Parts: sequence; structure tokens; C-alpha cells
Amino acid sequence: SDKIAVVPGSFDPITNGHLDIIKRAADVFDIVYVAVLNNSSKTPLFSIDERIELIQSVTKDIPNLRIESSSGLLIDYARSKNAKAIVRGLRAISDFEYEMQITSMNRFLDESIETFFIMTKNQHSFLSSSIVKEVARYGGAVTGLVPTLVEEALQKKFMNK
Ligand code: COD
Repeated sequence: SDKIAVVPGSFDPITNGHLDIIKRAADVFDIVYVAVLNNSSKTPLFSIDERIELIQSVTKDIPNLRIESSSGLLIDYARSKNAKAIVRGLRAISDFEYEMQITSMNRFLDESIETFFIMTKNQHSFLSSSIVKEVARYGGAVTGLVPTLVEEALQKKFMNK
């Protein structure tokens, strides 16, 4: 049977770091759901629909991907998709504590869904949506850190502010 995984995140907006994790997950699993979820400790710049549209546009070449959103718990979403795995990306040591915490909580909620980690490539080690937004907000170039379409979307966003 198909091995199904969920790659969850805020993706506000998707960066080349996210894209790399999504591609590598799609190489290993039969079906990968990219789940755009709310992180209650973050205030989003892009709406859920905008984030989904950007992800869809920049992942068109990956056939076994499905992009969706959910407003509930990640574990409930994963269960509803029959997923065996949640896939997260890991950058520096600073990611570890937070990831350990949500992994433990998700395991407490459903032991049958395993969390897997993919280590980032060196060139994406210090890349985050937050830092990209910070640079774009003040007119800096984020070329090479995000897909061109995302760079344009950021420029538009901050032009209208
Ligand atoms: N290189 C590699 N990986 C990266 C990079 C990079 N440069 N940047 C980010 N990543 C990875 C992150 O480590 C993460 O695995 C993934 O990409 C997504 O990152 P973000 O920042 O977009 O997403 P988060 O961390 O804000 O996502 C948190 C969730 C939305 C998944 C979480 O809040 C959640 O599950 N919310 C739903 C409610 C819920 O179930 N809460 C309980 C969880 S215990």
C-alpha cells in the first residue's frame, strides 16, 4: 500500500529550505501532503490561501504532492490522511528543543504516527521565513533564498503596506 507522509508547517512564505525538504520527502514517500497549518505563536503575513497558491506554483513539477490546509491539530489531519509519517526539517541545534517538544506531544496524541527528520542542506542552514520577511520588509534582495515568485509576492506585500 502507498506510504503516505505529511510535511506540516506555516510556510509563511515557502523558502528554498522548505522546498528542499518537500522534494526530498517526495522522493522517499509515495504520497506527500504539504499541510499549511496555523502556528498559534506566529502572526502570519500571507493568508492561508496565498500560502497554498505559492506552494502550488513552485511545486508543479512534483507529481506526488498534494497541498492542503487544516485549522485543527496536526495529528488529526495526519490521521485523516492515513499518513504513517510526519516529516520535519532540521537546521541548527536551536531547532532541536522545539522539534523534540512537538514530536513528543504528537506521539502522546497518536503513537502510531512516526515523525521523521531531514537535515537541511548547508546552504539553507540559516534560512527561515522570518528572516526572509525581515529583509524583504526593508527592501533587501532575497534572491536565491526563495523562489522568484515568492520574492515577487513579498515585494508586492510590502509595497502595499
Ligand atoms: N531548511 C530545512 N528545513 C527548514 C528550513 C530550512 N531552511 N526552514 C524551515 N524548515 C522546516 C522546519 O524545521 C519545519 O520542519 C518545516 O520546515 C516548516 O517550518 P515552518 O517554520 O514553516 O513551520 P512551523 O514550525 O511554524 O510549523 C509548526 C506547525 C504549524 C506544524 C505547528 O504549529 C502545528 O502543528 N500546528 C497545528 C496545531 C497543532 O497540532 N499543534 C500541536 C503541535 S504539538
